[in-house]
Amino acid sequence: MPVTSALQAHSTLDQPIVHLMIVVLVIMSAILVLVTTLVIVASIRFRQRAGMPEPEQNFGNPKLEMTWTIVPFLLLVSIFVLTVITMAHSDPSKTTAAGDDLSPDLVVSGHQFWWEVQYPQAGFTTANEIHIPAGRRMLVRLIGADVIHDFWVPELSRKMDMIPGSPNEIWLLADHPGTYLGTCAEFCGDEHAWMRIRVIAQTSQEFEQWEQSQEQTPPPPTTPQAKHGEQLFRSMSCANCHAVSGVSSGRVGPDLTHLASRETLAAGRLGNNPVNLEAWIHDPSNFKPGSYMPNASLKPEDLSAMVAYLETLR
Ligand code: HEC
Ligand SMILES: [Cu+2]
Repeated sequence: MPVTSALQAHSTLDQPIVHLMIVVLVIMSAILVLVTTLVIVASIRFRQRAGMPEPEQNFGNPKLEMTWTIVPFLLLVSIFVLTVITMAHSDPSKTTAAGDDLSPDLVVSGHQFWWEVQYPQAGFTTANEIHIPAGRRMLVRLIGADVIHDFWVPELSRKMDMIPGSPNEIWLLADHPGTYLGTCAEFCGDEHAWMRIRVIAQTSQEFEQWEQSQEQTPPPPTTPQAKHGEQLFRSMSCANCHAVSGVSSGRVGPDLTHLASRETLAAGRLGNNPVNLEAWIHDPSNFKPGSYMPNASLKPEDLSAMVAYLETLR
């Protein structure tokens, strides 16, 4: 399981954000230590003792008041300037020199509680896992499909809200191949905490291979069990909500065309293997109680057939 640290940048776009965060953290820690020390010292040294007279009362101290106005003001101005510089480095202009808008490499839509991932140039859709070529800057269009979500992969780029009706765009870049974890960073409902995303950065050769495999329609199932599973998938409600290239075109839930090639199920909730897949289909609410996938109530042999079919979707 890869670990994530918001203090570790794996992208030249993220490096300035991490630097800024460290600077701000140091300033805030210094203020915390200063204020706490003053409070503790004052409450011990100037505490009331038996027989002490009423202390001298002072009203107003222009010097002190100027200091505690000007010092925070200067600190805030410096942080503001550093932030503006950081924004320019971490989020360069999304237009070409000629001023044209670039077309996005990726369109990511936030749904309650999963991510739809489209590759408009190659023309396919997947879910919850974004593959990118390492070292190449990808322009990502972010869409809120129902409520406001927020796309955040801390090691690779800035975070950005996904607002229904008002798409945003960010750059996504990983300097080196690897798996980078992210999450929805805007509370969006019951299963917000299980709305994880992973970015899988690959060498450009691996990425192209992956892209080619995703463009293909998976071959029809061959075993009787998997064939039975496909029939169930078509005849049950599954097909209304899920797309499988050549079989169905539902868009309510994740595209399942290459489900078996993914690492996780249900936006990072479960590792992707036949046992977990069966458990998920049997009772999604056991794993994500607020999820919009209903319980299928399949007989055990039908459930096994469904899993056998879904496992052919590579
Ligand atoms: C009402 C719409 C709906 C129906 C019907 C439905 N699903 Fe789903 N399904 C969803 C949604 C929404 C999700 C995403 C759940 C989440 O992660 O929060 C999902 C997730 C899944 C996943 C995990 C996909 C992934 O990429 O991780 C699988 C597998 C799946 N459904 C299979 C099925 C099967 C098989 C059936 C039929 C027995 C079915 N679904 C019926 C809406 C539906
Ligand atoms: Cu969310």
